[in-house]
Amino acid sequence: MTTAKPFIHSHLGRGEVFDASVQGAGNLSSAWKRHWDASPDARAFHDPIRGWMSRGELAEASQKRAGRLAALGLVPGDRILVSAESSLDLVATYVACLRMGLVVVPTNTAYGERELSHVIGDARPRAAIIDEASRVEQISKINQDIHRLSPLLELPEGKIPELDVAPPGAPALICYTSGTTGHPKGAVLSHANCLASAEALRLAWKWTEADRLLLSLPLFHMHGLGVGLHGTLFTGASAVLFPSFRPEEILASIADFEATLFFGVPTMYHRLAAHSEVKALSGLRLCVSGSAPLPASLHAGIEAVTGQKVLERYGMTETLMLVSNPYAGERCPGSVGWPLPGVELRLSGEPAEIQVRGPNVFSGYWERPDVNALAFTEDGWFRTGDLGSINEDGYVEIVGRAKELIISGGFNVYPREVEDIIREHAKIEDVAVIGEDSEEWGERVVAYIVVVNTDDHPSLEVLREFIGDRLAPYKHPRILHCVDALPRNALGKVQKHRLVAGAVLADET
Ligand code: MLC
Ligand code: AMP
Repeated sequence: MTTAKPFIHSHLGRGEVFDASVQGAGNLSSAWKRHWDASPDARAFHDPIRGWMSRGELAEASQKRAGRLAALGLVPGDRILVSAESSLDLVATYVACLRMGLVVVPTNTAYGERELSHVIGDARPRAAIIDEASRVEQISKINQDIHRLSPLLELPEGKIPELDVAPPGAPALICYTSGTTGHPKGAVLSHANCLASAEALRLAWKWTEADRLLLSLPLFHMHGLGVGLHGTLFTGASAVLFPSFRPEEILASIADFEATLFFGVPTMYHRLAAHSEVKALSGLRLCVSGSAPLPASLHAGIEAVTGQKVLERYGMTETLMLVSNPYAGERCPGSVGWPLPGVELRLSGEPAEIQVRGPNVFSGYWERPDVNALAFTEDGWFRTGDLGSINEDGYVEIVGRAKELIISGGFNVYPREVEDIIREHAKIEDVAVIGEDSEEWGERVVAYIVVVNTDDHPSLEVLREFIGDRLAPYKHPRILHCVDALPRNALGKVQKHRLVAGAVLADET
């Protein structure tokens, strides 16, 4: 059964209309440029090393950098891998890439060589923006021909190419994600997809140029990049960049920078809530949580101490933002709210999968027609792989996942990927990896193993050492259980629900 109930609520205020094309802006940088031209002296971005950069400085730096990239021979449509910690240089170089029509491939800085090789082999980038010596080495080992550049882009100046002319349907980003299957695929997001999502968030969250965001989310995933960075550029607001998340720094920065916004994953809110200075959150206009479920108890705890009702929203790499609690109306803990402007949402099947449509939804995975055929329904709706329901107040609730996915601290871990590596260990006969509830991380990666010889099983440390840099450290198991056998159904498929803590089949190590 498919329910396409019209939603009773809307994020739009009286007289507001949603225009996905943003008055024909065409591409991201044309929309951003409106602000740069209007007030070039206004503050745009801050980092702890260089201080503030104005809008005009960003416009000029990005233009120059586009000239340097063009002098290297890069042309519109070329892919460029970007994997670096947040800084003004990274932002200016990122903006330069999009202005000249390059397709950015944001990549987690924690990836090891194997994960990086897959992205490089698939996206075939001509250049990479990287900020660590070990990364430079890794990339040269994978492919000598890729230009390896630092975010500062120390290259000879070149003739500035045509800027801000990408057509709306041109790809802006290829973001690697495993979607509903185990193997990472590149979700291709166009300029039009990103513009539509930024416009929806501007309207829903009343985001204006008077806002200042504390941005400690990494810029290589959709939350930091597509929501935080794009939203700031799109609304003409400003943002303070942090290369890492430190609760005390965020809380002190609220007053120091006269900030109005903070966006984070639930793990960040868990750590902020535990800090003695958490009351500082009350100084913000809006706190948003996403990328994983925000426990209702954490929402209530923060509200009790700070008065701040954290606004939870729901999105995906493939779709940008989909559903949000209201800015003005009742924020309902445990729910993700109402579909954002432009987003159509329906529930399909039993248990009901959330399916979506809209100008924000990507058109498919990079060079994967086989997977694309399964990712969308015949009538064109994207299957999120998330299970949902609509409560009696008309709010969307996420009640589970049809896809095998663990979300730890906002990072996605695919059990299959971890199992495939562990299975290579000579002392291990069988393995199943699941996510177990964790107050701090949301979920933690837990491995259940069956050993070849029951007198000789590897410890967690030995197993993690064995995995080494074949998997980013956040994908490594945090807990190891040794069991006699994995529970399987008649067809031999592992019944992972029977492995949930408390249902362990044999002695644990
Ligand atoms: C770090 N570690 C993690 C981890 N992050 N382990 C499990 N899960 C994580 N998320 C591990 C490291 O590997 C290391 O392990 C140890 O913790 C310390 O590393 P760290 O770098 O100092 O960690 P920390 O700074 O504390 O990072 C925690 C965090 C970070 C919450 C700040 O994980 C983070 O920035 N999360 C945000 C992810 C995000 O942006 N998601 C958005 C996806 S987009 P060891 O073993 O080496 O000690 C999306 C769409 C949407 O989902 O809707 O938004
Ligand atoms: P990613 O592939 O990294 O973009 O992760 C997207 C997935 O994160 C979604 O499909 C959901 O499973 C999950 N997600 C994002 N926001 C929320 C939220 N507020 N509550 C529950 N799950 C969420």
